Amino acid sequence: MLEQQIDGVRRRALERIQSAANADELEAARVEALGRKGFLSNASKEFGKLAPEERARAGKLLNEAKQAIETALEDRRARFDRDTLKAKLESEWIDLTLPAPGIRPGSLHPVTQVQTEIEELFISMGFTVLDGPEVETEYHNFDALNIPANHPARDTQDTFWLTNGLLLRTHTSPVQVRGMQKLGPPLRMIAPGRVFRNEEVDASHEHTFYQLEGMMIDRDVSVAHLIYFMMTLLSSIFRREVTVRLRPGFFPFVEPGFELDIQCLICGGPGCPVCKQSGWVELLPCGLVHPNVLRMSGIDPEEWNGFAFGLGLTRLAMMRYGIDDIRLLASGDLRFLNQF
Ligand code: FA5
Repeated sequence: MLEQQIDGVRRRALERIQSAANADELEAARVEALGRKGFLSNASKEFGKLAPEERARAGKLLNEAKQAIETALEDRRARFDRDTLKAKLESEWIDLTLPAPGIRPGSLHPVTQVQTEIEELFISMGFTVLDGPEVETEYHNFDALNIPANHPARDTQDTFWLTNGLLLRTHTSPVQVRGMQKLGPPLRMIAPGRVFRNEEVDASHEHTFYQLEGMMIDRDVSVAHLIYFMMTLLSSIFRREVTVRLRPGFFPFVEPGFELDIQCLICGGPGCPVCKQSGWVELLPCGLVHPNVLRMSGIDPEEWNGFAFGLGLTRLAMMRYGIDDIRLLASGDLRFLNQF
């Protein structure tokens, strides 16, 4: 009787172990077969009722059944562990042979790229690169450039005024004044930088944009020198023939003064919003330094003279790269910036 019972318990336990679908079911099968209140434990309680020779046989059977169940439990547990590991490996698998996504470095802003090229060009021609403050004094931005208070030329550069006579510089020309005062003649300098104007924004006008100032002071500097340097600058940047026109321009700090315009490279001449339908873009005003400006910075105009120019750096970048709206440049839009 007991032998049959042990045999039955063994068979049932092995079946349950085999059919356990997860660790919980397996544990339930273990408790049912081997637990303190389990089948085998109950069976062993029957031992006392047996004759000694039957007891030995039943004991052997019981041990064998226990061992078989423990082995089956271990096998099943090992299979669960293997299955879990396999699933984990499959879900976390990484193909090490795939090509790496690659480094995506940022790029320099188009205005910075053009600025760097111009700096390198002028450094190669003996010019120094100077920097000046964006918050300027009225004296450096206007007075020292021969633009006294109430001069109508102040109206052409709508100014963001700060307190105490300070302002956001409207052009890079105050760096001319600082350069002359600091370095004295002879002088070859350029000064790229950000400038600010309180004016309406459109496709070719920003309130915040970049200019690049240039100045050369020496003995016997002429308009021919000025034109030579302007043409060298433009042909170096565009690396192709561009059509320019030189016309008289009025700036109180130069005499004579010129406007150097470039034929619009966005539309090629017929007219568009960037050139305001005129076919020409104001790019490079320039002239010979006014004697008053030299004098105010302590330079004797009888001995020295020079030229100066104020390149519209942001507009130059627009012409160079065919950008048809100045507002894109400060938009921070990566779809735009990634093109450079
Ligand atoms: C000046 O600022 C003078 N200081 C330039 C100068 C220097 C003349 C030395 C003579 C000698 P103007 O206001 O024209 O000039 O500005 C110079 C250039 O800056 C313009 O030709 C144009 O290319 C650019 N510019 C002017 N206003 C804007 C604007 N709102 N947005 C973008 N570019 C502008």
